[in-house]
This record gives sequence, C-alpha cells and structure tokens, in this order.
Amino acid sequence: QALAEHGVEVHAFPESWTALAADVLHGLSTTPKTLPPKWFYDARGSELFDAICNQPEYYPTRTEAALLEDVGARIAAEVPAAEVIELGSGSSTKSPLLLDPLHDAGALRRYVPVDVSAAAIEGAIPGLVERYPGLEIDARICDFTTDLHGLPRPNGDPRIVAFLGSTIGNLQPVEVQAFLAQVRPLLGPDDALLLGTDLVKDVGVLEPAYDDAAGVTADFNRNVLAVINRELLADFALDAFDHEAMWNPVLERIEIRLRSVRDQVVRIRGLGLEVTFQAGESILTEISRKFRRGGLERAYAQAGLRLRGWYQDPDAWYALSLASP
Ligand code: AVJ
Repeated sequence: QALAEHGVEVHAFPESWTALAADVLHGLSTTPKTLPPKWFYDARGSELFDAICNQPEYYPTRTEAALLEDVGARIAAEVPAAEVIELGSGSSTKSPLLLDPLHDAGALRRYVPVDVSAAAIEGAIPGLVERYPGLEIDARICDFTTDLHGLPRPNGDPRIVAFLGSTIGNLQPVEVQAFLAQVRPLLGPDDALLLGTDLVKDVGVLEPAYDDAAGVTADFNRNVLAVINRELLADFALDAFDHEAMWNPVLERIEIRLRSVRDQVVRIRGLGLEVTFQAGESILTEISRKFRRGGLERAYAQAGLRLRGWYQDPDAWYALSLASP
C-alpha cells in the first residue's frame, strides 16, 4: 500500500509453505542430511545475516563494497546501463554503490530489485524513492534461482543484471550453469551480468569468516531450525546442535553444518515425521563456494557469455566480473 503510493509495482511470487515442507522432508530423510540455505532468511535470519556482515572476521561484504566504490565509475563507463536488475537485492543497502555511478553518468532510468523477502524489498523502497527521484522501480518478489523467466525482456536500453554479495557461492556447479542459462536470455549484446564472487584464499582467513568469535554465524546457522520449529511445528532444541564451518580444499568451498551433540529424535508434527540423529551426525546447511578467474571464464563460456571486465581488490580476495553475450 505504501509502495503503491509511490507508484511502485510489486509482483509477488510468494515462497510457499509447501516448498519448505518439501525441502525439509527431502533434506532430512536423505543421508547425509541437508537443508537449503534459503530458509535461513526469515526476519530474524535476515537480521542475523546483517550482523554477520559487521563481524570483523566476515570480510566479503566490506571487501565487495570497497571494490565497488573503487570501480563503480569504470563499470558505468563500460556498461552505461539505463536499467539495473538486481538479483537478491535484500535491503538494497549497498545498491547505491552501483546505482550512483550510473545515475551520475546520466544513464539510470529503471531499477528492478528481485528478492524472496517481501519485507526486505518493502523496507528498501522508500529510501530508493527518496534518493533517486524519478527512478522507475519495478520490484519483484521471487526466487531468482528459478523464477527469472518472469522478469522483463530486454528492450534495447543497456541493462545490467547484478548478482552481488557472492550469493552465487551457495550454488553447486550445475546450479550455476542453470542460473547462467536463465540470465543469458535477459541480456542483449550491449547488456552485461555483473557478478560478485568471493575468491579462493588462505584457509586461515576463510574459516574464521564463517565462525566468528561473537557466535553470530552460529546463531544464524541454528536459525534454520527455529524456522522449521515455527513453520512446521517441529521441536528442534537449538542448543543440541553445534555450528561448524570447514574449508573443503578439493571442492573449494566452505561447508557449514549443524552437528548433533547427542543421540536425539526430533518430531516435525507438520510433516508427521520423526527424524533420528546420532551423536556427531550433521546437517549440511550451506555451501559457500570460492572462485578463480579461470573457472568463472569457463562457466561463462558454457552459458554463451564472455568475460568482459574483471575487477578485484588489491589482496585478490574478491572479484566483480562483467559478462556479456
Ligand atoms: C550470502 C551466501 C554470500 O556464503 O558468505 C555468511 C552467507 N553464511 N555466513 C556467504 C553466509 C554464513 C553468505 N552469502
């Protein structure tokens, strides 16, 4: 309602209870047990994620922000986009780092934030309306890993599809290819994907980033159990699961788990399900893949895209890349 007042369109594709139920049923009845990371992000989980970004050990957010601050004008010169589609825009707090240089270049007309969280998008819009008077905003509430076909088609205006924050690190290699295959038709020859990716680095930097001393990431990890307790009437005891973050050097990814501290049976009344855990048994709740330039170039090539710009911070901890058809 507040949004309609601003003339902002919101198209909702609400994530259904059924999707959570299916993911939990499948993930907790297979071995090893897994849960998809997207269910971390209820209101509390989103808050905890914002808190993670402020932890001294969690470098990706501030490294990406500093990098974008540094190279935003170069990106705007390379692709003077009139339209920005931002996938996983969340609360859009860092969006100005991309929108400002495009706005300053006189190019920006339209912004399409895309996120599964209606609350995050609704919270973001008033600030955007104020910061960019006259900017057309067309918000989309949907799952950007599967619902990209619902997005507007290219209309000839230069466009950037931005996927920042290294969220792509949550995807398995085949899922990355599926994602890029969905993005490809959104891009004409003058358009580009702007992708933020965390890079492979020393394990001594990587592991603490996912196991901060203040325990915020641990709370974030356990929050998925609170979500299941609430939505599916389960009785997970949050303190009966330890948080764990481990670098897998072969698959070049951080693996985040919840490890049962004892033998236990958890009842999930909403599914009519009882789940047995042995002491030490774990649930894989998230993977956070780290990338190299060569691997990304190959992934782009497979999807019919070519790397057109590569920007990294002085420590080579994080990269922004531009890819076009
Ligand atoms: C939002 C997927 C980029 O993998 O670094 C942070 C999520 N999980 N700490 C990441 C996360 C635990 C984050 N991404």
